[in-house]
Amino acid sequence: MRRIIFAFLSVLLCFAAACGKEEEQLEPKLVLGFSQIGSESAWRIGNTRDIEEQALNYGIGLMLENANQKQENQIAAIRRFIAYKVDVIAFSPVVEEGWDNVLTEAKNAGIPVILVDRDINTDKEGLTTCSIGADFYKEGVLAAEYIIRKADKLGLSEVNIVEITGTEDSTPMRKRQSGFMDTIAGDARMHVLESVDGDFLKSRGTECMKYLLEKYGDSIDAVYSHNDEMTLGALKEIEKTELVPGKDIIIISIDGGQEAIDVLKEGKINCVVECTPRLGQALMETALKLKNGTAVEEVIHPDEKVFSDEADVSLIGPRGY
Ligand code: GYE
Repeated sequence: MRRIIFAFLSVLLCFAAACGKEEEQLEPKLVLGFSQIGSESAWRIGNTRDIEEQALNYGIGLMLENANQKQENQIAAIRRFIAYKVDVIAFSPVVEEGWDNVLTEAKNAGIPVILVDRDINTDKEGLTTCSIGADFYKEGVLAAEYIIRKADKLGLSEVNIVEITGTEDSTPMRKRQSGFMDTIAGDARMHVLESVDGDFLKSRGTECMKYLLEKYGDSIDAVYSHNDEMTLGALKEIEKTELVPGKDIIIISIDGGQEAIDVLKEGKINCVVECTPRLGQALMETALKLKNGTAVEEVIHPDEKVFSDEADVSLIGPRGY
């Protein structure tokens, strides 16, 4: 609740400062309820900060709730937004299934819903208006294309890969996996030894890597990890062995936060597929359009790059998350 009041107050102060007249424009343009998943990664923290900053920029009142990784907290938050009669609801669904009831309630209340970052899976029509987030399938393809090029370059005849996946049943987990698997399927050198669930958490990345090293040892040629946090956790475990990360084991990560890029520059990670958390501007613009009854784009995917040891990584600038 404190965050809600703070967000409103900041909007008011912004207007007052911009107009120089305190009596004018004391109302936000609209009230947006946003249910964030949690604070599990630098990506997520950067995403929350960006949404808060852009709400201020656009003069939008933001009711922000952090669900601490729990779907039931997100459902409760969406119900509070409905009771509060916000103009627009946005949320990043922690998993894809299980949203039909609460989204039907939002629909019946006439409140448009924007999906941010992740998607839902439903048979029902018209529960959400649009989605703003990365093309996770493409990220998986880009990660796989890198490992194929790397195998060519090193002249490898076999590549044993272990995969550390994000939160089970979440969109980035499903699509980063399918994009990767579909792409390596045509290359007989590629073998996935095992995929393990790291839940996008650093601590789980460490646990998964410990288990994988105990089971497969130095037969592991490559680690494909669905986010930077798990990669950084896995690195800690690899560094306890004689294997040199980035040399004896090829390491591919996704997100592109500062800490991972620093480690890429040290040569301990080989490739980082970018996933930008800066979705705030597109979110605010879409929310304003919905409030004004203007048509919105159904799917917005931001542009993404690949950072890898194929280029001069010293040129990568500060990441901001
Ligand atoms: O890659 C990960 C975060 O949904 C794109 O969630 C997001 C993912 C991101 O926890 O770091």
